[in-house]
Amino acid sequence: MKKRILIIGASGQIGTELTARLRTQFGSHKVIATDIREGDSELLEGGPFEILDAMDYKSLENIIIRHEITDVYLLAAMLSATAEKFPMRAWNLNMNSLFNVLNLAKEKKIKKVFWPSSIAVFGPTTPRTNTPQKTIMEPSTVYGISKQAGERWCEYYFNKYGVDVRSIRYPGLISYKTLPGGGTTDYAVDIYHKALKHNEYRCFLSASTTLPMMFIDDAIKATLSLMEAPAKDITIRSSYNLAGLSFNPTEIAESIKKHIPDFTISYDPDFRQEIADSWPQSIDDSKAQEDWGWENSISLEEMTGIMLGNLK
Ligand code: AKB
Repeated sequence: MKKRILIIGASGQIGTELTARLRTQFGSHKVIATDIREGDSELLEGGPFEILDAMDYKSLENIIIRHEITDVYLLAAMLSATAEKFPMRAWNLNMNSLFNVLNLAKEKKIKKVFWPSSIAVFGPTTPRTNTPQKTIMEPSTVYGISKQAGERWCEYYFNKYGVDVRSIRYPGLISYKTLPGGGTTDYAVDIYHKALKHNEYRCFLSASTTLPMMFIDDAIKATLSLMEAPAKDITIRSSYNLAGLSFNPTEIAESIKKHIPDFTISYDPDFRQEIADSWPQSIDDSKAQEDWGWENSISLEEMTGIMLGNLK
């Protein structure tokens, strides 16, 4: 059977760019974009788009059968900062959408599933530097708890039902096509917008808060490599650690100053500081390197050039 792809949450930060890449690679009519809201014109005009609530099992099943879908990328989720405000809504969305997709795969209605996890699965008791693939995981956020539970379920569905589900623990992602929504790492996107608009940025994290981050092109490259890897090479069925960059607000501000010399940053930490303090500073991704040849390519300096160049 030929590959036909469904993206759930296609209007979001990852979905927008992943849909475009998959349409280029496999043909636009083979990639069905869905979301609970409409996305940008490129997404809507570049191929089929349908409104879909990922928690609605019947509608999801209907789209999958109607379009003869083989692969599902489930990107709909409530991120860390918003999830702290709406804990039950976050839990329901993050878990029910995953169960819907895993159960359709268990029933052999789809062949392959991609589901994103996050560095949020780690918590305050996890070793914070070069965080290993397997380590103490006691997440202290609603989002982190949902992602950790999701990882356990993915591994369970693989072991018990043979579901080919693959996952990455994304770090904070930085992109210019869409804004991220409701994350703790979002400052690293917002800072570029404010630098160009106002020459200054008030950061909601403290100056020395180092977090794992990645430019979107590398995240898309990782996602496609993982999904294309032969099943026998995938030794982790919970979720792979993935490292890219590690920097703090001072360091990203310094890289912006090389392009905008009078840019200034000030610090006014809010509730997101506690979330950031519970997460790793850097990640050991040797399993992703060994299993499917992962390598990060874009540096902080390159990313700043790309972000400022495109946002201008
Ligand atoms: C967030 O900040 O919530 C996300 C994440 C690290 O998963 N960007």
